[in-house]
Amino acid sequence: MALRLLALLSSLLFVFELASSACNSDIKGPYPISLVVYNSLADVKNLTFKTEIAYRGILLGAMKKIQASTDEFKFTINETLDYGPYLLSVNGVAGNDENQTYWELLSELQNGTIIMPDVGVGCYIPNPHDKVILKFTKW
Ligand code: B12
Ligand SMILES: *[C@@H]1O[C@H](CO)[C@@H](O)[C@H](O)[C@H]1NC(C)=O
Ligand SMILES: *[C@@H]1O[C@H](CO)[C@@H](O)[C@H](O)[C@H]1NC(C)=O
Ligand SMILES: *[C@@H]1O[C@H](CO)[C@@H](O)[C@H](O)[C@H]1NC(C)=O
Ligand SMILES: *[C@@H]1O[C@H](CO)[C@@H](O)[C@H](O)[C@H]1NC(C)=O
Repeated sequence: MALRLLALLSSLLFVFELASSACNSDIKGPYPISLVVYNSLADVKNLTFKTEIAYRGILLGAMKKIQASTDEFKFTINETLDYGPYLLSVNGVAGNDENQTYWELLSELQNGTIIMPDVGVGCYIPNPHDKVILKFTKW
């Protein structure tokens, strides 16, 4: 009898914990990232911007937020059916097929490792404190 009661109590407790974690303790706040504009084909200074991104928010949203907050960052995209937005130009500098140039998407993680995301700006979810690098380069 006592054992049964104990089992019932502990399962009730378990259900309660599940419910409370689903309700509030799982909500995570925004986190900071930075964005570097790096033209590896011209002798110009890097530009660095900082912003906050919602928990597991997408890079494109952070880029729009930065664009809205300063005149120093402007970008254009076009939309492909399969992969979403393709980054065409940053601050008036556009990639093109003739010169085999494009804006490469890289991200330097908090521990210094640089990764090349296998998705574009519309799908990449930066990690907290990522340094996202938009690098103008050749393919
Ligand atoms: C060639 C190629 C490129 C070339 C395209 C230039 C050119 N004129 O050839 C370059 C080097 C520029 C490139 C860049 C990138 N690519 Co790419 N690319 C390919 C590849 C190998 C073939 C595409 C192709 O020629 N298809 C045949 C033609 C006839 O079809 P198409 O629809 O006209 O192809 C166009 C699109 O695919 C577009 N494109 C190419 N890459 C990407 C990436 C994104 C996000 C978008 C929206 C469009 C796009 O450019 C092609 C030529 O115009 C595919 C993989 C594959 N085997 O399919 C990956 C692929 C499409 N690329 C991919 C990625 C991730 C990128 C980058 C984001 C990588 C990075 N971290 O920088 C960047 C784009 C950054 C940006 N500016 O937005 C992924 C997309 C996956 C996804 N779900 O997002 C793929 C599937 C490879 C993978 N990792 O699995 N890419
Ligand atoms: C610009 O940024 C890139 C990527 O972080 C870095 O490799 C490069 O050294 C920087 N250039 C300058 C002049 O700071
Ligand atoms: C988007 O731009 C890329 C690169 O210039 C080009 O290959 C593609 O055809 C464009 N797509 C659309 C839908 O305009
Ligand atoms: C290709 O590069 C050359 C030299 O930098 C430049 O003059 C030309 O405008 C570029 N082509 C395109 C289509 O932008
Ligand atoms: C850095 O972190 C990434 C992702 O967590 C991991 O894959 C990588 O091995 C780490 N690199 C180093 C040098 O610690």
